[in-house]
Amino acid sequence: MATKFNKEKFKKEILDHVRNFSRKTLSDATPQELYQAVAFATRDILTDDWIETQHVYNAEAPKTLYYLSMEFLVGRALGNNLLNLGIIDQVQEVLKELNIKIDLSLIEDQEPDAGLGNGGLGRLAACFLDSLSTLSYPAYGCGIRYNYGIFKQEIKDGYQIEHPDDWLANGNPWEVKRNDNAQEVKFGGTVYSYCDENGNVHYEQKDFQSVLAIPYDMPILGYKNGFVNGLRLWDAEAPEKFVLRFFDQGAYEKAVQQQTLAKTLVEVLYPNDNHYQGKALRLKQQYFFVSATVQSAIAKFKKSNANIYDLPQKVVFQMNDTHPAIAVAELIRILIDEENLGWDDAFYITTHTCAYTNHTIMIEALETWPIELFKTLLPRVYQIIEEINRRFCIELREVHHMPENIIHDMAIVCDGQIKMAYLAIVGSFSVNGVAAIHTEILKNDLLKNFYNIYPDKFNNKTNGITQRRWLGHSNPELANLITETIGDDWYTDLTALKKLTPYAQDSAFIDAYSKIKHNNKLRLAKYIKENNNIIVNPDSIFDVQVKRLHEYKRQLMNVLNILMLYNEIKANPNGNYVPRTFIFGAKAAPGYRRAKLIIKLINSVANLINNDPDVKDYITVVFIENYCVSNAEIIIPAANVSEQISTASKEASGTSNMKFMLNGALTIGTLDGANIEIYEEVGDDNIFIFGLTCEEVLSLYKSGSYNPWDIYNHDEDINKVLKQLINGTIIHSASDLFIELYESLLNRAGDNLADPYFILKDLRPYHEAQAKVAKAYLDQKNWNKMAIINTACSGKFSSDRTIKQYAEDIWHIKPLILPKK
Ligand code: 26W
Repeated sequence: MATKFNKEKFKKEILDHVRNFSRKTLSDATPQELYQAVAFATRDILTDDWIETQHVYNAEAPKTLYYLSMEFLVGRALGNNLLNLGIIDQVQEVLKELNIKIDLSLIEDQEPDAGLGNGGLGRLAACFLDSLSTLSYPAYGCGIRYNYGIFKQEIKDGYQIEHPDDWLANGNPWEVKRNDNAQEVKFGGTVYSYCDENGNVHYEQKDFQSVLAIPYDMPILGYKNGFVNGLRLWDAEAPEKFVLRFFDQGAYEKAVQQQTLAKTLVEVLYPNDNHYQGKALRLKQQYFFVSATVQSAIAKFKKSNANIYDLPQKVVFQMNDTHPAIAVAELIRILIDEENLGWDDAFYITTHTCAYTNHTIMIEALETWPIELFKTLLPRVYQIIEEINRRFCIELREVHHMPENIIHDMAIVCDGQIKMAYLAIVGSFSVNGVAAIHTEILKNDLLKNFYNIYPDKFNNKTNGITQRRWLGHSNPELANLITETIGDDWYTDLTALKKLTPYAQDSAFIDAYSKIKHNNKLRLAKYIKENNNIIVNPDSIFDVQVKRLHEYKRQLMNVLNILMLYNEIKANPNGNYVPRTFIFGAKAAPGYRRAKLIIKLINSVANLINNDPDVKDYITVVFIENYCVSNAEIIIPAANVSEQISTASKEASGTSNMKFMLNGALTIGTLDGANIEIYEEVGDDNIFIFGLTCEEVLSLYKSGSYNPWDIYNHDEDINKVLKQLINGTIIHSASDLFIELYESLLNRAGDNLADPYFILKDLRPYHEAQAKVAKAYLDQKNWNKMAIINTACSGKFSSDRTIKQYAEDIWHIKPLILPKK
């Protein structure tokens, strides 16, 4: 059911907006002002659908999902909203009739990304919201309205420089402030207990500081179904603007402190990915948005339900990693302190309302909080966690007959720390991993003690991506070709792409498909020319690795392979080589020194190679600045090769691997995360797999038998490349710049193993797999066939499939039916 579009009304909205908000006529409006006008006109259309969806919610009071996430990496909204409303063509006509000279895509480019996330976890949350609305599931995304999202990356002299991301500078046309749903969140103070006349103990927090949580709702549209959910992002305000007029010293100081707390609380997204830092402000952020969400969910529940014991039938909280795990304790607190339930009932309700998704097995990513910090900040919540732990340890001892050393290992509170993953598991009815292999590792390794006692809680939900953004919006030419060939079912049922399989043999289709890839490569080449001032050969293999910079993702292995190729060409400049453009995009956490050094290395190698006349016709290296959702939409459709080369067992799932596959790039990858499932879908002939398996990696860690020197001493080419890291080949004037990387590959340092990510071990197999890629590319017809098969087999990786599985197996929520228009 596409939304009705009134052309004349839309035109008038645009004209009025430019007049009222910019005091201009249309011909004088800047592209930014045009964007604002088109965005507001679009918002006007979707608002009716939003209100209507809300009416159905209120009338039916369905079981509702609250997806709790510190991160939502949404990107831009305008283009996606026009697509989901089904009004792109109409809006284009309007722009033409209004004589607006710039393209709709250039207007879209005016919108800043909503970059409220770091990487995979945040983008997954955004894809999930799109699928939830498309499938008409009652759900809210709940997070924080950071004033600054993920930093903007500039590359200066090869180094990463971070700049603040002031994404709200021009206002946000999509958000609606909801003062009527504000919640108070309390920090610090002291907990007092007292006994009432019936002998029941009550707890009260006094002398706390409070913050007002104010929600801003952003509309999340389903695909052509008139269904609109909300992404609810909480902003912080000081509770009493006027409290400053109090004279007494204590009140004055407290007022100032509360103002400062509110100001700093939502200031910025922590830019760490897969690396935990125990910062007090981060814990405050977590409690702030979790407490506000849980309070408002219970308030909403109580409006249409009399019995608090029905909460699990009406509400489910999905915790996106451990970042919101404090929800477990907060819900128990509210049920006991505010709803006057006893412990057992409160615990039962909570453990039937909360569910937890794990997104990483990286030990350094696991959140633990020092007891002292936690207690000072959240005294009542701490008491509750202590009690959960006390009872859990008794259960381990008395019900499960666990030995004391295992009880010690499994305790939620232990050695001065609170382990948030364990809190999440004990407080949830479901624990899931995000790809089959990842879930197996959780069950058999990282969380095996918990799996032993709660086998039924554990389940797998392989990640997915939304085809609306990652094909429909980002690759419109391919989207059209597919629709012309097999119809448009794939927009809401990605498995329909299977129907493309026979077209992998059809030369007319192959030609059209490869022409589109070429056009997408030209679009990216133009972007690279504008941003990097590098001219790339669109006939070369576009070999792309875009993702957060992390040692386990092994961008360094990619660079070492490029240097090996470079040496081969230098040694034999008249040989036959398949031209290749290596494209990187990656942000490093600002405090992750080694990751930043790898960025400098990539840029230095680019500099060396792109300026060497012997090799520059065969290899070009490009580092695209500021990798983000909106440039991913240009980069991914242009790729021929998708680099998914993490150390096996380390990448929980990966999701860019799915986006590349959908857009017809061939994966070169390890048997890690969802690569394994991609491999199962496309088969041996349509993917390039190499390297250690998870089992092999885990057993090498256990035996401690890996010694990178063996490779250094026996493989001449690898030996040469490693020496080049430190002999001035890369930067003549600073030969010692990359010593740290060299050392990390060969020598143990303290607790750090030598080459902990097996880069040298996998480098030769990787190099060989890359040679196969080059050879395969020479047969263009067959290459295109493989690319088409990748697209055709990508149906499993729609987030629609993932969300249906969550809804049916975990959440037990049902699609809402809107009245027919
Ligand atoms: C506390 C610091 C911190 C910050 C972010 C720790 C951990 C994280 C995330 C869980 C890291 C993350 O984004 N993990 C990625 O999640 C994706 C979605 O499930 C997976 O596809 C990726 O493989 C996984 O690395």
